[in-house]
Amino acid sequence: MGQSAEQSTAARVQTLRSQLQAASYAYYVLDAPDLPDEVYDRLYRELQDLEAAHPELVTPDSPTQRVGERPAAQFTSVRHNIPLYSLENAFDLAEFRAWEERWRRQAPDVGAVDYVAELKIDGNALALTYENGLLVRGVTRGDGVAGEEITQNVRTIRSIPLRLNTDTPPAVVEVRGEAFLALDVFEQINAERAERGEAPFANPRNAAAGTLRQLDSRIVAARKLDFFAYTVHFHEGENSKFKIQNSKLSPSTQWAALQLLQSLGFRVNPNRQLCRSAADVQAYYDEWATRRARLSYLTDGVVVKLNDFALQQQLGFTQKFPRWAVALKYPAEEVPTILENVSFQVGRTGAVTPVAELHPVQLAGTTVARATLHNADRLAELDIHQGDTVIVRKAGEIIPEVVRVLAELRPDHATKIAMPTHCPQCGSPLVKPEDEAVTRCINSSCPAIVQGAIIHWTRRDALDIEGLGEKWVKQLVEQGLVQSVADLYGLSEQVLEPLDRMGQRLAQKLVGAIAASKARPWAAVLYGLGIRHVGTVNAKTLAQHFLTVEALAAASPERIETVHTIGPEIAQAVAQWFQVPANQTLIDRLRQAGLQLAATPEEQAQAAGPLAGKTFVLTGTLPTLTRPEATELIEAAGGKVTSSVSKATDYLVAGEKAGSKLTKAESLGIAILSETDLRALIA
Ligand code: 3BA
Repeated sequence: MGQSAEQSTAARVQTLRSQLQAASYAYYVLDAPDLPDEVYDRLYRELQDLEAAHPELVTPDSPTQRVGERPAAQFTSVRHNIPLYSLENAFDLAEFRAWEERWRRQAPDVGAVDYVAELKIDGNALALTYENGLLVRGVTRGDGVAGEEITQNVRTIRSIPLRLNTDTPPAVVEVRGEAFLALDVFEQINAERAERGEAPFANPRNAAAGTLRQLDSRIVAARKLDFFAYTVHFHEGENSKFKIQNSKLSPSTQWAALQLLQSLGFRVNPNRQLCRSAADVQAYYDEWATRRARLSYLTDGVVVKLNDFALQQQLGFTQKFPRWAVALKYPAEEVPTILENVSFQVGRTGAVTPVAELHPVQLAGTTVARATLHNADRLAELDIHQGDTVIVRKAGEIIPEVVRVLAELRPDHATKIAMPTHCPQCGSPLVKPEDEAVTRCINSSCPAIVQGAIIHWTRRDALDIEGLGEKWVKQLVEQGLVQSVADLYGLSEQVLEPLDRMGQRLAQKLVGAIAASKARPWAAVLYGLGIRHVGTVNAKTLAQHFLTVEALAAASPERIETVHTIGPEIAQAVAQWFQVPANQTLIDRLRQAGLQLAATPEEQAQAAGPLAGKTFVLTGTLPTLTRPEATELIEAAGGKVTSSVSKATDYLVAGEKAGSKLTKAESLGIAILSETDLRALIA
């Protein structure tokens, strides 16, 4: 991939784009990455630099155009060329059979048919228009007749191609499918909202809808929406009617259409099935009733479609639905149980969460004894009383929640449950700002907050203090031995030993683990401080840009915000944290205790290199480099070379006659590089 002198910039830009597009396709659509992240990043940055130097070469399908644009004032409403119909629901197999009988009455001569069964993704339908192969428009379903134009946001979705993967694109093609958020992304978004004191999204579908309607597409880009495609319409002529074209691209069945969508570069749900009979449909529905719980996204049923497009056309549509498709829904996972009590948990940030203590019930395969009541507003809205019969819901991996109260079953004289006015842990008055959903304890020495802060401090990504678990932290805080993380560094064996069930050996181990944490890098310490919005990634970024705590503490929010990926909210939170006198004292005490509050000279040099922090192993004979030469090259770029392959190895550089190291690296899933790949990484 070396850049030859005669290759023009324009040609290089083209090459980079096709390489990046191919890599994205492998990653997002085929789920089979074929390029190490670092190589991708390097190619991406090269493209970014070339485009910055030659703005005239930027095209709308460039992979760099996915990052989002400045806020739009509002979205415009767009009429759909053909409406997005709804799906008729069937809630069990009997209703499915009734649906089948109905369409057969419409087409009495039809014999055996094939159905396509697809999982029904619980997301938001989108219509995407491509002109001459280029994505030109993305529109929400809206009411099915008109939706909102959200093209900028759609561009940020990595599994949506900006250009169709075909040399002969039709003039106009419209692709429809479901945009959704994976469960882990959803949980992360809600955790972040909770930290900011915002009300959580009720479910991934609402979160996806909220994200798609974000006016600032840079926020959308950060939220990692995903998309499964399921229909394709070709467009002919001027009169805006969509028709299935008579071209080689044109499929005649839904099964072939899904295949086509995949080859055009879309992510298509792999769990589809061609069913030869209603019995096959039933087997598919039954199979996924349990399997769907293990998927990384939510599904709420199965969509069954007649496979043959000619038959679809013959049956047509009712006012609302296609007659050739039906949604076979799964029952909602909700069960009633008795509310035994409500407890109020105080988190690390002081947020007070009401938690329902329930009579245990079976729900979606697990026993549920606790469910969240979210916040004060929710509690008031539910009007919950002691002993109430409540409905709890659990969708996928989401924390169970109380969704409803059956007030008619309430015991007489039951007392209403209200948010406490004072912290259940320290007794200080709670505060709830008008515009926030969260009720907080703002006493920074509240034992719950101190405990939470210490537990966070000990985490592996932070100060990595092994053995200092919750029960010890609780005792230390309750007995007043520790009031801040800095106090940990004054603990001696003599002080620890008398704790309940501690003993001398354990005390010795803990003191050792605490002392060892002083060697943890500056980025880990910064993360450990538990500043709002500063997770491991932001902490690393900040630590790389501000090489000392003094530099960071002195920086204005405006200065912090100039760091790539650090937004205004994060910058504000960091700057504010360092303004608080108690936090300044904490930093002083940590400095005195000998913690790393600056990058080491080694880290500084390495942080500058492109292979910073990466560990390499060499094997086999490389085409042009000797072992010592390759080692020198890697080390000069900030990387480290070790002799044997382990989980800690980031890359194996393999040449001719590579032996057992290659086998081992493959079995551990370690990225394998050729000499060319290595040079590309460093270039
Ligand atoms: N297939 C949703 N509609 C779907 C094309 C028809 C259809 C869906 C589907 C109408 C899913 C209604 C909104 C709409 C495009 C209209 C699916 C899913 N097929 N697999 C039969 O996974 N949620 N939704 N979308 N046109």
